[in-house]
Amino acid sequence: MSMLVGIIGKPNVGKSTFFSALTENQVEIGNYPFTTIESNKGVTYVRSKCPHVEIGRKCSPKFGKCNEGVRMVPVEIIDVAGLVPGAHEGKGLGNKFLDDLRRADGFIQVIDGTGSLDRNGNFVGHGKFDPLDDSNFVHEEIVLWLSSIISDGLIKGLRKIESEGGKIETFIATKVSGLGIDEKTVSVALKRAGVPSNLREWNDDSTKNLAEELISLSKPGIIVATKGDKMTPDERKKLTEKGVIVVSGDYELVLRRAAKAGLIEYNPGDKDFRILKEDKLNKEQINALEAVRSYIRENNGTGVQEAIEKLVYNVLKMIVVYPVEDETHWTDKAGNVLPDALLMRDGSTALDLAFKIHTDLGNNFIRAINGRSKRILGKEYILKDNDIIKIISSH
Ligand SMILES: Nc1nc2c(ncn2[C@@H]2O[C@H](COP(=O)(O)OP(=O)(O)O)[C@@H](O)[C@H]2O)c(=O)[nH]1
Ligand SMILES: [Mg+2]
Repeated sequence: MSMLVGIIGKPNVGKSTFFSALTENQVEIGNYPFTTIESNKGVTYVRSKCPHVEIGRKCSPKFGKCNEGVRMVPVEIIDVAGLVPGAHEGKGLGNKFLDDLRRADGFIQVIDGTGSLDRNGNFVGHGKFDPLDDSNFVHEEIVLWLSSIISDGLIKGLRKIESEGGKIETFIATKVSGLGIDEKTVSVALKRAGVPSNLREWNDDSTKNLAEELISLSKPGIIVATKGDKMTPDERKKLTEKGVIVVSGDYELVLRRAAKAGLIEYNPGDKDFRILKEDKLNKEQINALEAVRSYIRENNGTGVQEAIEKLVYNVLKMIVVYPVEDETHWTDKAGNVLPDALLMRDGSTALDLAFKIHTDLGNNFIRAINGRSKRILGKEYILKDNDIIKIISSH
């Protein structure tokens, strides 16, 4: 079970192209709203330095791959379609798509950097629309959606707590547990939202403030402006200065497909590429590739790989941990070296890792062993990035 990232945004901004570039999967790419009727799920990778170089033996990843010491750690992503103003009330494709966000650990909001689309995703002409306008309504839709989940049966629940006792955080946590939000997070959100201690004073604003805090605590995200290849340097600069990551999904897709076909040498995140089979390319294709080359040289890559890594490492603060069965050789039972690379939240413990691998391993946890120092670690040991860990259980 890896982590999940949701890609959201209004129609036509370039979500499916961006998703496709990240996953190298074929999905329908179209120029009219609601092309993507079914949510698309796929797997992408974030880079991490692989410890196999330390013992001089090649690793055998069960998922993902390793290119010359750069381990590609899998991340599940989902292309969530049809988010328009009013989606939480069922407009566009409505709630079904917001529901896709339930399981997501975080999200990437894609906006159209060229400012060519109105709020509903209709083409209105380059620069006719403020690209950043979307970020407000998308955030608002998510908050309203969560508010409606919290509101459902809220008054009755609050009255019951008043008359019979009980904890408000427990009550709210049961409502939002399907979204992967636990009671501890609800507790923090309630404090931050400043909801009234007298439950009779609870109103719609209290609910909305709570939803805002829950989103920022449990579903953090980044904004990515795509179609960078169609933007002027000035348009790109303006967005970058606002903390938006400018990318070209289109160019990344071209590069990954050409690399997959063996025509060029290119790895995600590279700032340049090498043509391997010039004889297999016609003049038009070479010109197209050279246009991509001048863009990525000027802009330090297409930005696609940076975007996913910024979300995973900097915003969600994930670390990579390698569970093994044999702490001496760093293998599983079958002798595969470093078979699994798991993303875990910074601050996770050895016990969290055990539970992530298997509930039984968590329940029967005895101790863990650090694969490098061979030291014994207790339940509470805080995992470090790149740790190699063996878990010992009573089974
Ligand atoms: N030039 C350029 N066009 C893009 C890029 N990404 C998407 N597009 C185009 O924008 C349109 C909508 O793209 P799509 O990925 O289907 O958007 P979605 O509705 O958000 O999934 C299509 O015509 C794409 O070819 C990009 O990075 N550069
Ligand atoms: Mg789409």
